[in-house]
Amino acid sequence: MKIIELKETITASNDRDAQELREELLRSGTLLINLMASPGAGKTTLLDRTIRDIGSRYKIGIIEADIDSDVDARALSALGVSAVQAHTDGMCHMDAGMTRTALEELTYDDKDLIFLENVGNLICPAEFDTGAGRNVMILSVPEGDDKPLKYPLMFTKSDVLLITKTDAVSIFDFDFDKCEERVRKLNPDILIFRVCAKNGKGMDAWEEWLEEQAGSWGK
Ligand SMILES: Nc1nc2c(ncn2[C@@H]2O[C@H](COP(=O)(O)OP(=O)(O)OP(=O)(O)O)[C@@H](O)[C@H]2O)c(=O)[nH]1
Ligand SMILES: [Mg+2]
Repeated sequence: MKIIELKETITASNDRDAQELREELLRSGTLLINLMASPGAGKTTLLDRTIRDIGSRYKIGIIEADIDSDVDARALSALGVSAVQAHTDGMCHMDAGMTRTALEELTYDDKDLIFLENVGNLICPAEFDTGAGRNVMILSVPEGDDKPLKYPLMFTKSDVLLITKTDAVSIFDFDFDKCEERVRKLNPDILIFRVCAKNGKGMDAWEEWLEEQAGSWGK
């Protein structure tokens, strides 16, 4: 009996599509940021604050991927950026083909910076390359400092980890040093920023990094 590993076939073909898309985005000078996190970790709040802080200097697009609803796309388009809502119809992640469809709807060659708010979960989005230039993940303080031990793949695949909701640390006993040590064991190259999107603390270092990336992408 022959066993066919379908998952490998799917991810290999997705990897090719993603690489093609990344090269197209590089040629058009459009930096796509794939933002991954659990439901409610604070993705939309972080994007909202980031766009308010640095948005006037860039042509920004937003792809909001959700299983259903359009509340996040509506909230962010109120800031004056172009936003599209991508319904994944039950799928727990975005892949390169879905991202391409959303990018074409948004039009990407006239944008400097596009944020893809991936579907909220710590597992599937890490398994599928979207074609993004950079992968950024959020871990919020209420989720706990042990998450790198339980969901290692996303920490391995991310260029940046934003530890958010730092204003809630006294309630949740989150140990930053322990968490960061666990993350660096999985991914020694990852950049880690501690931020609070509610009061703006620590946002400047993240935004500085983002502006450096946008400035050098495709140049
Ligand atoms: N205290 C505190 N609350 C925050 C912070 N960032 C976000 N929140 C709150 O966390 C909740 C969820 O935030 P969202 O930005 O909607 O989270 P999300 O990851 O986009 O959620 P989904 O799109 O539903 O997965 C909201 O009630 C926010 O006000 C923060 O830095 N500090
Ligand atoms: Mg959201």
